[in-house]
Amino acid sequence: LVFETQAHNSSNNHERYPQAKSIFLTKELQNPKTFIPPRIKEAMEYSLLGNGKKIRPILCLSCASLFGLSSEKVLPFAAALELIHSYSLIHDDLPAMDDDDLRRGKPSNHKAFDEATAILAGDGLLSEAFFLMSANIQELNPVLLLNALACVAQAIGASGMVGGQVLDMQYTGYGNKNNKIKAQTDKVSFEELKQMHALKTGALIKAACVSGAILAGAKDNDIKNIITYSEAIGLSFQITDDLLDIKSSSEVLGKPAGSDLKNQKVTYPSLIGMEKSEALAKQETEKALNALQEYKGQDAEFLRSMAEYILVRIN
Ligand code: GRG
Repeated sequence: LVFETQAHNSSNNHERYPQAKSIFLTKELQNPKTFIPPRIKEAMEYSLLGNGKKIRPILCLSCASLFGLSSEKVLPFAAALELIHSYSLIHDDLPAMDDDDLRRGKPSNHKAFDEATAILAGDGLLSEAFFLMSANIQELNPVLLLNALACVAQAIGASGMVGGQVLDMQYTGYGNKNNKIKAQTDKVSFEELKQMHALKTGALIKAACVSGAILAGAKDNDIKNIITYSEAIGLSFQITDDLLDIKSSSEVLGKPAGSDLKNQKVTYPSLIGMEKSEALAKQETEKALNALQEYKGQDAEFLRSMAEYILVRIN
């Protein structure tokens, strides 16, 4: 994969961490020429190398850099977060889940390949991500790396992204057009919606920021600030996503944005309306900016501009 070289070319300065020797990867695993069957490689790269915004790796690199760890050292770990994100999108689009034919304006993975290949491409990306994160050990403090790995693993499992996806399926229904499984409830509360998104999309965004800070050896108080920042941008990211969905479908239908909220699946605008959703997204952006108040320099500036970008983004 595209980031493979960085992972394998990293210098062998692991001698600084003799305690980590027992968990070094074998020579075979480190061999960049490891054979990957072309079809799965193509399917993995199809989704990974599309025109995604790469928000999660960028956040991880910036949070690490804010606390003094160079981007070069974090690059494979940060890149792995994009592999995880790509896996989640491929699986989300499958006929058994959201059943989407398009992703980023192109056929979704199972449409471009086939369902079995798409499932395996997702699995392959997820596994490769953990390889990339752990193969990065030469460049990083191994104890911090294990902490960061635990942070990411928890964020994407049943108590994070997978759990959020399950709640989403319960709340909105799932399955292909001919065999739709209906929502288990017709009423979702604001708190339930918030929890669902905090897990489904918020958890990985938060883990991207927090893992970067952990890898850089940030202090507890700094980690707390990064948690506040990342939870706030995660929420504003989701609200903005809902608003963008409504704006783009109203353009397609030629109706004013928000005129059709009752027919939408449960979203922030369908529960609290467009105006309150916009206000909430702004309020969360303010919260994110406040959390970074004490930090100076270009990384802090960049993270502040990311919070603002997430609010005003157009895709
Ligand atoms: C299948 C376990 C599993 C989880 C899927 C993240 C997710 C959970 C589903 C994605 C569904 C979705 C479109 C959610 C809205 C918010 C979101 C994650 C949008 C896509 O993220 P961007 O905007 O995507 O960062 P790009 O295309 O820029 O990479």
